[in-house]
Amino acid sequence: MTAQIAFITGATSGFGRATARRFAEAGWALVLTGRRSERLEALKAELEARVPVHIATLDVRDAAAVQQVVAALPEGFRRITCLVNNAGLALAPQKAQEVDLADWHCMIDTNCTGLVNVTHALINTLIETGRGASIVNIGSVAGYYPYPGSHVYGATKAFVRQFSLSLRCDLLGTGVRVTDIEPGLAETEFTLVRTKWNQEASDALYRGTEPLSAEDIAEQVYYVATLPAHVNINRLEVMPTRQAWAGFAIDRDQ
Ligand code: NDP
Ligand code: 8X3
Repeated sequence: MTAQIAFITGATSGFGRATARRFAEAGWALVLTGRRSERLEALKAELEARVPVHIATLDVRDAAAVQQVVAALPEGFRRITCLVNNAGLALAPQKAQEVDLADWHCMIDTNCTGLVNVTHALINTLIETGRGASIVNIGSVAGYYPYPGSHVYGATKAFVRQFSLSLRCDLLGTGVRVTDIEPGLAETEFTLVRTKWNQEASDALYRGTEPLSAEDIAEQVYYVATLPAHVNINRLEVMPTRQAWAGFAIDRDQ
């Protein structure tokens, strides 16, 4: 049987790391990327007894570096079956009018430009793999439902959703599938990053409820990537049972 190979961005934490473990459980070879090399080394050490693992330190915002990593994939890691575009972040939970412009740029550069960089570098490889190959993009409920403080983060994830749907049109006939997985509240390092490593704020968000776990999302990624080749999940919106919408906010005279 031809080896199945997953290329995962943002494999050093949260969804990406859990997804690497899920694919390893099923015997897939792995290309794991992220900026924190020591975490990639640790994950490789954990998984390589079970499956072949290639790691590459990579900032997805750097288009040239992305191309280099793809060009330098060793034999045995080239015929990618599934690209998991997971690397991403939210910054600046405060109101739009209080945000540093650099934080907006960083979200656009990572969540939009970075995802496009990796997709562009691997799209022809995936087409060569053909039937059964997939691109799994990690969007967010924030790309669909606005809330205070979602501003550019939500807009980047709306981009991910629309880019995913648009790719489906162009890839029609190639056998390559595209899915946008759109999670709601999930406990990872996401809120630590968003609050610039404020542990108390992160703990407060998840306290007293039952958020999704990284493993819940990894299971969804694995599910969409291993469905029969003729099945394409376009969008998969997943929320914790204990999360819903707050309704419209109305500004009233005092
Ligand atoms: P984590 O912060 O735990 O993981 C984020 C991952 O993205 C890390 O591995 C990080 O690696 C990587 N990353 C960030 N910036 C870059 C970059 N410039 N280049 C390469 N890798 C980068 O958060 P999650 O696992 O929760 O987030 C994963 C994805 O899921 C993100 O796209 C996020 O927007 C999305 N999401 C998260 C939700 C949540 O509630 N947790 C809900 C919905 C969507 P490193 O720092 O080592 O580079
Ligand atoms: C992360 C989920 O609800 O914090 O994308 O926007 S949320």
